[in-house]
Amino acid sequence: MITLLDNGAGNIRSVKNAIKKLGCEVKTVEHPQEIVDADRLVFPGVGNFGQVMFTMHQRGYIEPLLRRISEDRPLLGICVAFQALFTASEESLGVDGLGIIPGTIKRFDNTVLSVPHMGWNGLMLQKHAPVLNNYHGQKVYFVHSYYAEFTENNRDWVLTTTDYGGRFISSIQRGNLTAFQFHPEKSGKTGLSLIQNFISNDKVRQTIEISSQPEKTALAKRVVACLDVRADDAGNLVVTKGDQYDVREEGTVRDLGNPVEMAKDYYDQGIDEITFLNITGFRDFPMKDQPMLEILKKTSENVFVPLTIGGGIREFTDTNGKHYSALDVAAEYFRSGADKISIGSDAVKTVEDYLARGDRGDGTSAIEQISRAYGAQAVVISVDPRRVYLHSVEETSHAVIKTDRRGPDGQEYCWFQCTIKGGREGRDIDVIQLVTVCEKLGAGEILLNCIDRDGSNSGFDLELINHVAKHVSIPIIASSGAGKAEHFNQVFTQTGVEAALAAGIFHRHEVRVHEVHASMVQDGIITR
Ligand code: 1PR
Repeated sequence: MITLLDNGAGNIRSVKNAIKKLGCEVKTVEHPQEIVDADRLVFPGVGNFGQVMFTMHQRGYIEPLLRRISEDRPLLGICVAFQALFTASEESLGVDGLGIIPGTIKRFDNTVLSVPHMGWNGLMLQKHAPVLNNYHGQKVYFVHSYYAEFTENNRDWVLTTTDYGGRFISSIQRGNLTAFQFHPEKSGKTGLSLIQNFISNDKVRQTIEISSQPEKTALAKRVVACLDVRADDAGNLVVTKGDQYDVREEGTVRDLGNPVEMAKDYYDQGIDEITFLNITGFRDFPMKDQPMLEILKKTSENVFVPLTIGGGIREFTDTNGKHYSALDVAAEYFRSGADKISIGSDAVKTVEDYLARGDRGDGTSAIEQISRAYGAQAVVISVDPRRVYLHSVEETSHAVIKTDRRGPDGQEYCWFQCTIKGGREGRDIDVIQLVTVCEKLGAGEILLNCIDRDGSNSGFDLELINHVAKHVSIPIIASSGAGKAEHFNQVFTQTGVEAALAAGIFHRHEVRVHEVHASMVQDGIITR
């Protein structure tokens, strides 16, 4: 029996599922005394530092947790729970941490790095511990904007370090206290085996030759599979795939398979991340869209890599007049196993309102609310741009590029118009206005689709991607147009994106995930 300390925010379903997958029962702490008494306690801190500490104080959890640590009873902290062990954090100035480990948690410098640090990175062992048995240098999944600095004062605590910009502490261990900055429950089979080590509490340690480690760890470029989901004409949710967003063939919705089974297959193939897009979410009432929640719940039982869900994340009022905030909708998805939510149409509306107000947010948008509650890393903006060709720059006030792919009438210039409702409606907003404002409002990542390339197999729109990459410091997932493994090499070597996504080639079994990874390795691109 493993006991879980739930601070009430975000996706802890994945941690529960990972523990269950390893054959253990899970119960959640309901009374502070259970924190002291539990045989094994897992604390997956979710949210921001201040909130985690606040909830812990409010529920009377601090004193029992400190007691458990002083009695050296088995405890595994994950992510913010790892950070909470330190003295304080720049994320929440004035809030004390648990003060077990000396040091202040700092923010990554987004003037030189893409922040959050999101994706698969390595671990450099600084000492040996049984929790690392069977660990042989595989990468694990990180997502965080703040890090613990490796100093002389905390050296004794440090189990592993990781490099991103500088070197930071990626895990600590002393006695029965272990804590990871990364997410073992999102780190595939490697992560599960680390959790297994904690659970089995083996005292024998397998020694790995520390001196044979590489000098630095590096963040891998991520390969993402996207499953566009919608109801077919019989009302069943299926994975579909369009050409320039048209998913019908001879009038019928293309049915490429079952979302849960396909996600599991991609996980088994070694995919780095999975995105589900409910492509008709703009029509449906999302809270009633139970099948989509079911898909997520079932997928998270067997898939231990990050899951993003998009489509219909917005506030709405149902037919009974009951109002749901975007935060209510997102919370339902996080509880069902999502790590990130993706916002499409509503982000465009938010930016239109922001610009109409004279470049000001009012704190009420879905982006702002969800980012405040769950952190920037949980908010992805899905952009659906389309090229608008021009003969000269003067024809528009929008951000224009000179293009090597001329328009139908030989036009040399274009701007990228944002659309809503799955490309059905173009708006007077360009892609640069959209991404820059969304970043300011608290978005943590851009999913950059391209309607012109979608389903075309002709490669990613590198001009669009480079245009956008110049204007944001948050990670970008390039999307639309992948037709062969080499297109991933192209997008990773010719743009600065952190991730690239494909749908059609994976769904039609034209390219397997390992072929993409192998092709990347050949060009020296770092993979998971
Ligand atoms: O607007 O917040 O409700 O979200 C709806 C979401 O659904 C948006 O993220 C939007 O991108 C997506 N969407 C809406 N309609 C479609 C459609 O295809 N008719 N799909 C759609 C978007 C684009 C990619 C696709 C890549 C890769 N799909 O996700 O998977 O283009 O495809 P490829 O590798 O086969 O070229 P909201």
